[in-house]
Amino acid sequence: MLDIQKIRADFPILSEKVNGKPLVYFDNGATSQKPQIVIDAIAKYYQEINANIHRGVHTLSQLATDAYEISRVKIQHHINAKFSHEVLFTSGTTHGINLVTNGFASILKPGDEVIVSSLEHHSNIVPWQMLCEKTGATLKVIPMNEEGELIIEAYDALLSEKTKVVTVNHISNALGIINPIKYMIEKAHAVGAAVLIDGAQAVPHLKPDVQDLDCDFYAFSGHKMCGPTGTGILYGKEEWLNKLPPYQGGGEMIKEVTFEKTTYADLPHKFEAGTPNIAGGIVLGTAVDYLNHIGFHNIHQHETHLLQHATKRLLEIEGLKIYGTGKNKASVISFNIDGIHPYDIGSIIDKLGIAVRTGHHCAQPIMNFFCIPGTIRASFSFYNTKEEIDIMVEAIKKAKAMLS
Ligand code: 7TS
Repeated sequence: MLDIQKIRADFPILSEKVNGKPLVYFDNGATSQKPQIVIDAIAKYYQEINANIHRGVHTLSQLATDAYEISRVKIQHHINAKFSHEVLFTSGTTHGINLVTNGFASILKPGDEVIVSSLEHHSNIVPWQMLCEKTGATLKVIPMNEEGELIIEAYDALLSEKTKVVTVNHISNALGIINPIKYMIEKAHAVGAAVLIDGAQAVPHLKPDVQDLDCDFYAFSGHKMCGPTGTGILYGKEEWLNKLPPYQGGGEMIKEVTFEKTTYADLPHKFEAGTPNIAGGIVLGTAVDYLNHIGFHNIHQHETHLLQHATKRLLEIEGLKIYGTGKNKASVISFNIDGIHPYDIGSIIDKLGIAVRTGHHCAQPIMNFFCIPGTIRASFSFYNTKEEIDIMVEAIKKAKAMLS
């Protein structure tokens, strides 16, 4: 079992007060907090080895380059990619998805189909819509049921030889539902479609194995897994990354430039134009080490207890409805209270030091499905406690009494 108090001591912000109350941070789905080791590693980079990478012969540049590339290999091992050049540094999930949709602009033709799920974050809807507009391909949507689960028979029925890409999140940010992606990838491959998995909400909770999943792309953000903001990873299978054209042109992504013709660098540099977030990339490796030190098995166990406790306690509140009641769930709970706007609850409990997200969570189609403007979302991390959940439940009861 995890020693949660010891873990909490790693996160300086967790002992801060907000609005005069001890912070209860339940907005981990938006971004996680950072342990001291990550905060220190950022300063250490700038204090000791700050230099541009992949270009200088001087010592600092080589030290920075080595640290950056060591981090890439660390992440390769973390997600079990076959090659380190299949691991691209990005600024986040959004960047990774746009890199892929941009590449598919030269592949898709009118009549082709792209399948998205109804559980997606806008980041995994809008770029595909833009791609379909550009290419004449058609967007198809996997429907969901009242429990917030994808209707898999409907997915099976959507697949055909017209399907060129399937894109789905590993875990829904708005509801916490874990999708059966391994099955979905297998079925997509059976019709020859490529699959992108949006792993933004999965990587804080589990260690994806991209070879076992056999996905073609897996995108995630560093800031949701204890890493710095402005960091992310796009994993792509070598054959796909070789097939896709570069996303951006510029320095470091070329082999040779003349005014007549430019040839592109080998992977991964072909997709990494310009000076990247060097400190961020290096320190994402520190965050991955930190999470592995805690252990994903332990994280899963603790977060499962938190989810069970929160579900039980929240359902004590009369008129409270949870959205996303499917069986397979991560530690995220979305809910509303009869007749009360989610924003009002969120604002009142903020005054009591409790941070939750309210609104549509950048997943408006899910809110439209349930015919609601939004929800209150509490998303838990391994550093949260049952006591904090009890504090939130009491605060919600208080807010409800004030508002009704
Ligand atoms: N995909 C999913 C499933 C997400 O949850 C998010 C961010 C993104 C993509 C975009 O990630 P970014 O790092 O590129 O911004 N989700 C949330 C959230 O649930 N609350 O704030 C951001």
